[in-house]
Parts: sequence; structure tokens; C-alpha cells
Amino acid sequence: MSDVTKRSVDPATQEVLKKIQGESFKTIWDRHEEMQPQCGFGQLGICCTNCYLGPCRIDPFGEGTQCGVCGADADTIVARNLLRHIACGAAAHSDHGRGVAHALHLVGKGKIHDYKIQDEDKLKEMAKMYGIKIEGRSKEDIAADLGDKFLEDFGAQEGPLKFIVRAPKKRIAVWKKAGIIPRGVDREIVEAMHRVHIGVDNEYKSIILHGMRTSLGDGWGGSMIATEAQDILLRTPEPIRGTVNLGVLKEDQVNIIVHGHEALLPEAAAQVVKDPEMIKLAKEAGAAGINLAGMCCTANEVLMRHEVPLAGNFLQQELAIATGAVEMMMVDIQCIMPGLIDVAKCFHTEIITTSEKAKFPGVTFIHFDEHDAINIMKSIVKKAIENYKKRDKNRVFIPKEKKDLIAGISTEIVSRILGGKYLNTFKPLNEAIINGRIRGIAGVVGCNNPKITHDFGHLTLVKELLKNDVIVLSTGCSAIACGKAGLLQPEAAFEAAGKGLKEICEAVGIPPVLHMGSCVDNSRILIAATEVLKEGGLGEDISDLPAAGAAPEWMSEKAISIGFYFVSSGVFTVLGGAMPVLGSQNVTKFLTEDMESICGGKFAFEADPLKAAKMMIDHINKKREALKLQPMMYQEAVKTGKK
Ligand code: SF4
Ligand code: MSK
Repeated sequence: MSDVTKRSVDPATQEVLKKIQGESFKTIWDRHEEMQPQCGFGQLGICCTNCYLGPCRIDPFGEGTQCGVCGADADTIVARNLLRHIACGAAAHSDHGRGVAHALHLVGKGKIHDYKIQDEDKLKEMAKMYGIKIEGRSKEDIAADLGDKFLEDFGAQEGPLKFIVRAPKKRIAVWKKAGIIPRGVDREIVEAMHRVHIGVDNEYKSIILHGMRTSLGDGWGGSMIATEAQDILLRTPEPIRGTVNLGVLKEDQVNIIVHGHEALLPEAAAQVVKDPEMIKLAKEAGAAGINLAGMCCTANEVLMRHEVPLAGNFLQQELAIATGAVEMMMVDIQCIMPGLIDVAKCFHTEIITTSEKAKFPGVTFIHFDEHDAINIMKSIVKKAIENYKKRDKNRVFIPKEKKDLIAGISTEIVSRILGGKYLNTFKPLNEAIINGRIRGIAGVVGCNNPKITHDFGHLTLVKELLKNDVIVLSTGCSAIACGKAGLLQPEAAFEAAGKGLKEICEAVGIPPVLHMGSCVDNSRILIAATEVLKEGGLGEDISDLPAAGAAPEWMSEKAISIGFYFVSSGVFTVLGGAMPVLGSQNVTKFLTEDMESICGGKFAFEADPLKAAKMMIDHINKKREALKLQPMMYQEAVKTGKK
């Protein structure tokens, strides 16, 4: 068994990993070790399986084969593979958005009764943007039309996508010049898949430009629609207290974990577990109650709206079951490892899949149909309660580790916190950046990956940024990592933040890392950047801002799409490991250098989180200089790698 400290820096994870030594099941870390050495061709992106003339692979040392059977060279193969990844990531986010848009339409039409319009202000704001008549109409009628309009953006042929108008004018002009304004969410994804078919787009720059357009259809389309429609239906998050880590599981209660990404499933679960009838059943089964906890992005969604505790992030999903205390893990879509099945077989945990799109062999499927959400959820929760009797109490091991946190900092809330209830404004943030109390803004997002010690990349990077007065906006599994380390508490500013950032956090009462939600909520970061620009004094385009992005432990294709829409929106973005592109020098150079002249943003690949932080700080300093902002108030001497 490997040293658990090399697998994770998280104390709860380490404890469970120690406890399960010698068990018959494997975890993601075991499988990752067994997979070594990983396929070098795949890592470099120079393996092509796009047609049955192949599979083909390019000799990375330049000695053997330099093109596939069809004649495609390394540049074409790498770029095509990359575009496939972007298309898949954008499809995953966007299909999530489509589901919520459809639900919004059905709620408006009165065909779904278990969800209601909860944020009327946002409903009207979005409706205005789409030119929908508001005056004299019921919120349901408006919602039905808005849901329809959202859905039209998926199938649109000519575009531009409606939410593009939310971007700064200069940004739109940049996209126009590059020819990458997305026309329809689905259209760009379908076209991506067309372009990568054998013998279609063979020019790497053209392929990547379409990747940029496809990703923008995700960030400013599918994901943004998911965020806004969820806010309208389930309410826009407001600051909320919560708890995080495996220690949120309860020894004397029926533990149900909800895992995946969509917000509608956990919303129903959060209601049903409070139902007195369900609690009575749990007590009759010998439990003290029902404890609902979340995993991965579903966890972020239901935490922000219902204070449901977070059990953990991506690498902890198997470990939650391995505590022996989980009666049920109900899952919907994305980031749900098939490896869960083998772990669950060794315990009493029942896994329930709920989405037609995501089934697992031998696992019970209960279709979560929003038309009858509460009744279906009751049947699922009842199964969990019945399962409590099968728990082997001698095998239960719940680590004590858990931390308090504050989550739910939507863009609207940032401005309200900063400006006060009656003066929504980003002014105090802009002023703090201009006068050198805050150096800049970083978006730190994304997954976990066993290639990197669990949470180490996120925490090392984020702490370095905070020390250097960079305020951090976080989503997804990165936000959960920050929560587990206590960085989502206002008090964290005392220990972790530089003097200037600490002063601002103290004055406003915010944590130095702001939890902005799930993966689709990266769209909130785009809107926050746009609002900061509107406030004035920090340039006219997102690429002018003293800001940078990072995904230190990324692993999913969604993370590639997110990276692309951040860079295409003008953000310098550092990935903790290289995308599978290093097999083409031209593609690598395009991503890490040339993109800047096209869209003002570019990628960097840096596995060392301290070096990654320095790159981001350097970039932020460069932007501060370009904007002629005042010198940093307290620590101009921070070393950024430059002498
Ligand atoms: Fe080989 Fe070309 Fe077919 Fe790819 S598309 S598998 S490089 S022949
Ligand atoms: S869940 S995409 S591991 S952030 Fe959104 Fe976490 Fe990455 Fe999945």
C-alpha cells in the first residue's frame, strides 16, 4: 500500500485510506498505480482512432512514422483530438443546461408542480434580455416563454447566442474579428464532430479556432443557461453556512449521498428527507434520523440552497462508501466513477442511478422524472431507510474531520455584500484593486486527479495567491478542497491572506476564497468579471483585468472546455498538467503563445502549484502595470520569479 500522505493531503481521506488497507476492493489510486506506465502516445495526443484505416500513431521522436494512413500529421491529429475533448465537455455542460431550461418551460406551463419560480427578479431580468413581454403577465407565463427561448439557443443556426450580449463590447469585437462568436450551442458541438471526421478539417489553427467557438457556446451558452435557469427555479444562492468533509456522515442516522451535477435531483432530496413521514420511518428502522450529504458538484448546488453538508470532492466518492455508513448513493450525471460499484458490493450501500443518460451495469435505475419528483424521491429515500437495517455497525468508520464554511456567493451577492443592501456595486472591490490593497482576482476551479496528491495542487496554489493579496473565486471540486482546508471561512483571512486582502475581508466580512458554486457556475465568474469592468477603472475588456485562472488538478473534458472558454474570454489560465497536445509543437505553441494575439488570453501548463501561482501573479502584475494602477500598498516586494 502506498504512503497515504502521497495520495492526499486531506486528513479525512488519509484516515479512510489507512483504514481500508487490506480490503479486497480497489480505489482510484490503486487503479491509477496499476495503469502505469500510461500510454505515451495518448498523453501526447498523437494517437488517432478516428477511422478504421487506423488506429494510427505518430513517432514522437521524429524518426518513425510522421503521419497517419490518411496523411494526417501530428498537428492535425493533436488538434482534432483536442476539439473532440472540447466538444464532449461543452456537450456535458450544455445538456445539463438544456434539462433545466426544459424544466423551466414545463413549470411555466403548469406541467411540473414540484418546482416553482423562486427568483422572480432574475426571471424578469433574463426575460428582458430575450425581449419577452413582462408587463401584465404571470411569472409562469414569462417562465414558459423564457424556457422556450433558452431552448432555442441550443438549436439556433445563425446566432449569435443571446448571452453573448452580456460580454463587454470590446470582447464581442475580439470574437467577431476572430470569427468565433457561437451561433447555437448544439450547432457548434455538431460542427466540431463533423470537422474531426477523417478528411474534413486538417488545418490545426482552423480546428482550434472552432474549439474556441464551441467552448464559448458552453461558457456563455449552455453553462450560463444552466446557472440562470437553476437560479430562477431553485433561487439564486445567498451566503449560507455549511460543513464539509467525510466527518459530516452520521453514525446513528440513515446516510444518503447525492452525487453528480444536476440541481433538480438534490433539490427534491433536500425536501423529502425533512418530511416527517420519512423521519418517522427512519426512526422505526432504528436510526435517529436521515442525514443527506452531497458529493462533487451536486453537493455544491444543494449546499448553496439548502445548507446540505458536503461529504467530499471527486476523489472521495469511493471513500464515502468505504466508511461503511452510507445507506445509499443516488447519482445523476457526470464524474460518477464506475469503480463505485465494486466498493459498494463490499458494503451494504445501494447505488441508485436516476438519469436515462447515465446507467451502470447491475445497478438499480429509478428514472427521476421531474413531473413526479417528490413521489419518486420518496420511493428512493424509503429504499435507503430500509437499507439501514443491513448496515454492519462493526465496519463503520467515519473520520471526525469536518470544517465549517460559507458558500453561495453568487455574482449578485458579491455586489450586494460589497455595496450594501441598497447599493449593489463592485466599487469597493475595484477601489481595493486600484489602490493596491488587492492585487487582483483569480478563478481557481476544477477537479481532482490521482496524478497529483489530492487537494495539494488546489491548496498550495490558492494559499500562495491569498498570501499575495489575490482574492480567489472558486467552484467545483476546487471549492470543496478549499472548504476542507478552512479557506471558506472569514477567519481564514487572518492566517492566509496578505495584509491588504485581509483588511478588505475584515471590513466586508467575507472569506478570502469565495465559493461560487458548481462547474456550470463558472459562468458566474465570467459575469463577475464583466461587472467589475462595468464598475470602471480596470480597463474595458476581460483581458485588461488583473486576473488569471487555474485548474490545478483538472481531469475532465469539461475542464478542457472551461479552460478554453476562459482563455477565449481573455483570461490567462494555468492548467496543473498539460492537455494531451505536447505531441505537436505547433499546437502547443498556439495554445501557450499565439492565442494571446487572437483573444488576449492563453494557456500555461505547470504541474508545480507554487510556480503556477507565480505565473499568475506575474500576469496580474503585468496587467496592473498596463492599467497604471497604484503600487501594492503593503508588499510590492513579493517575489514573482522575476529578479
Ligand atoms: Fe489514421 Fe487518418 Fe484514420 Fe486517424 S483519420 S485513424 S490518422 S487514417
Ligand atoms: S465535479 S468536472 S471532478 S470539478 Fe463538477 Fe469535480 Fe471536475 Fe467533476
